[in-house]
Amino acid sequence: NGEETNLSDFKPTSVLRDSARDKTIFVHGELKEQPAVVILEKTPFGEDTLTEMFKGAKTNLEVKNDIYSTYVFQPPAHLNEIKATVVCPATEAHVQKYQRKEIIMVEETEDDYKNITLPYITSKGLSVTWVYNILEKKAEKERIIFEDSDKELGFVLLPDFKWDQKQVDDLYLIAIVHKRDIKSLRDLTPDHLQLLQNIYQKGTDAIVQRYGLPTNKLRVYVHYQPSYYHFHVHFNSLSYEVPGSRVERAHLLQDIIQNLKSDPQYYKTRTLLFPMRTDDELISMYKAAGRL
Ligand code: M7G
Repeated sequence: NGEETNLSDFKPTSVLRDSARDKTIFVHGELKEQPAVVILEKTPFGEDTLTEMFKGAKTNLEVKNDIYSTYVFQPPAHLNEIKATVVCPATEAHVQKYQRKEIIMVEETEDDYKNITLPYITSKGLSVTWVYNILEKKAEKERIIFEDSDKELGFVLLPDFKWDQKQVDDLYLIAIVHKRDIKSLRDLTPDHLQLLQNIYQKGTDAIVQRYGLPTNKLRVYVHYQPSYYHFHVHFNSLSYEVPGSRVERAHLLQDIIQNLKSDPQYYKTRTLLFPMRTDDELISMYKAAGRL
């Protein structure tokens, strides 16, 4: 908080993952003698800056053939930015999270949750200090889009790290609840219906007001398993396809509300499926318990 990181000090050691299609690279390395992960990502084009971009660009012809040609196109520097996300000091769990590894589906029964997953969350889950910093206004205070400060029903809505807020095409916000005792989907009961409805109503209202994006153009969902076990809801522009929105991990908030209405025990008793990397510690615990 507050202190600046100069990325020119970063010493890359290995590539954890990269994608030519997504124009991203996840790099492991050192920043001032501390282990760090740096994620680089090309940002989307903004429609409103197109004219300026073409006007200020340098263009070098590569190939010309009949009516076809390709160029190296260099827009002005301020319209040609790369977004960098830094985790420092990064733990082994962070390094693992970003490494591309084999993934399998896990079937988690009610008992599996109690005997295997819950002890794992309690002892090994990633720290949620960043979440408490947001709720306590120790970080990202000026980025908050909307807040309902009620202790039971309240939440903070702000841009997710994945969004640079330059264009609504890839809008990505998260709503973080003030209540600290909901670890994940599994803890939800009909007691939380009002909270969930409040997040949906006020969250979508705030997004229409602020960004002009109507509710029927939003994907509002929860991850299971999440990376951080403090209840939060993802809001994406529907046109933005993010890996985290795939069916195997995303549960639509409106479905959750209906499921709890039709069966109060739904998230306590159902077998839930989720994807997990085979090198994740949770997988070894499932194996040790003879469940995989
Ligand atoms: P998740 O479902 O727990 O896990 O979502 P995931 O990271 O595997 O998707 C947590 C969400 O919070 C993600 O969409 C992250 O991009 C976002 N996020 C993580 N951190 C550490 C921060 C942060 O410090 N600030 C903000 N604004 N967003 C974050």
